[in-house]
Amino acid sequence: MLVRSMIFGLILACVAPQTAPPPPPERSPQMVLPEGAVSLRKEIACEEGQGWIKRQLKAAFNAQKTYMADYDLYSGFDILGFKPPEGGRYTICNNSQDCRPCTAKNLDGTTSACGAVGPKLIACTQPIGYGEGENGRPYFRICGTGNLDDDDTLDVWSIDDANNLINEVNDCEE
Ligand SMILES: [Ca+2]
Repeated sequence: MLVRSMIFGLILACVAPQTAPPPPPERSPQMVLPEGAVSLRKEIACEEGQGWIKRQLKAAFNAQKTYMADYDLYSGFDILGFKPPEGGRYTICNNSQDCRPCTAKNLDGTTSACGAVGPKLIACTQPIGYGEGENGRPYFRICGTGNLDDDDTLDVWSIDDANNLINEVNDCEE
């Protein structure tokens, strides 16, 4: 009997954890990260964010060209059916009133991570819009504006009807 309870005790001792596991580290957007981690985080944000805006501007370009092939004019985002996926860090504008706003969320999933990137922000240097130019030639230029980190420099992209995709201001330059 004694031997059996000793064995049982030994098994228990082996199975039961000796100490409670340490609590998970607290995570918050304000958490201070070492410098290397900050630059890695920015590198990831740049790769993901700039890949995202390039894909969305190409999608908008294709939507305009498809509409042009059918109707001989360029048009608004609603008519084109252009709607980028939720969570993007950029506001994309077809003209000053026709924008798809930044919808990025912080880690808690509820608060906006768009910061100064408002729902109608256009930081492109060249005028944007769509319609007929002075020479009667249809044109468009679409602008995407985002911010990939916590500083004030924006990441600004445009695409036009000639498929010129330009990174007008690069938030990812050193
Ligand atoms: Ca920035």
